[in-house]
Amino acid sequence: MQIVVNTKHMLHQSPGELTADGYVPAFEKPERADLVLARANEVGLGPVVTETAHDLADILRIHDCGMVNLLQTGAAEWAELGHPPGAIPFTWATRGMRQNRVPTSLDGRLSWYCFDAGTPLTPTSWEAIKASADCALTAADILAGGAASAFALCRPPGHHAGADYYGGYCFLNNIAIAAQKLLDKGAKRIAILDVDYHHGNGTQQIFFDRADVLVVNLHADPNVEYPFHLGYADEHGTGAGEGFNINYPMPFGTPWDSYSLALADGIKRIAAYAPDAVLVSLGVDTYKGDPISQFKLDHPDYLTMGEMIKTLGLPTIFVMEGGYAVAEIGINAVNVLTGFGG
Ligand code: SP5
Ligand code: ZN
Repeated sequence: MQIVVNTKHMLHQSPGELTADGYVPAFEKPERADLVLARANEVGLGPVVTETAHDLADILRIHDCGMVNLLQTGAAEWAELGHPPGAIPFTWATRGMRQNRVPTSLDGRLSWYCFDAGTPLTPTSWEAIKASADCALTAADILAGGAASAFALCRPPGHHAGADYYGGYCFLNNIAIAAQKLLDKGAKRIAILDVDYHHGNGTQQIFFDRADVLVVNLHADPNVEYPFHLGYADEHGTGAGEGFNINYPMPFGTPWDSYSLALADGIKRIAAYAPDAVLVSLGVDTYKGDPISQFKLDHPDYLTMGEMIKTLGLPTIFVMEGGYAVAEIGINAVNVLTGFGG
């Protein structure tokens, strides 16, 4: 399968993130994408192509203009104020506060549009963010052109970014932008299968009231894991989207035998939907050695995961999301693609 790389991904380098252990080196770092590509080349996965620049209009099909503007210019405003690189918010618009007044100040807009303290924006981040969306859009073009599959090696990742908010190392929702592109090119139904360890809250929010995108999410129970406030089993969609959102929250320590039952069920639901294409949010932070996660999947399980997705027999795009065991990220991600085959 063709591998679409983001030639500008290294322009986003998080200076660090706030965790319970203090301000620590970022888990989401450039080596991640480089090592996935190195492994793909090592096993001869397929030809490598670079991202093609698309119009901002493709991004604005999904995202709020004010948020995109902050991503484009916020880091420069931050630098002008004399702060070291890494623009982040320090307060959040919680219950009881105004939900209808977007501040014009930089701190106010960061607070409004960003939902965590782990997603700093640097002066060169926008170039990488835009090119990551382009990477997914290029994969969508390849699929629309008749290919059976493609791998968008997106970085930074995307599934935590909603229509008008970002966070979780994600700025733009790459997979949602690609799904919309396929619909705009004539597809009638798209299924998104999110196997990242964390719930894809952004993807769920974007498509929650729509029937043209089925969203199936497998992830750690939000009662105990990030992003905490979305991803429960009773979130089925709303209005026209009722029944088109399916969540499989699972406990800490989940091993492949129980994970694979949820995956098989999710795949069955996708088959019943009979989509024109399947888009997979491919996070491999379900790996037993992941430094920020609590599932127990191992190398061969990712091969089986790819084989299971292949049984759908549908045009498929894999879009890179999380995975922080850097030394193993190549093996795990590429195992899914190898298991899937062409
Ligand atoms: C795309 C993606 O996978 N985003 C994940 C964002 C998770 N952010 C919360 C990280 C919490 C880190 N806790 C550190 C525990 C180390 N022992
Ligand atoms: Zn994740």
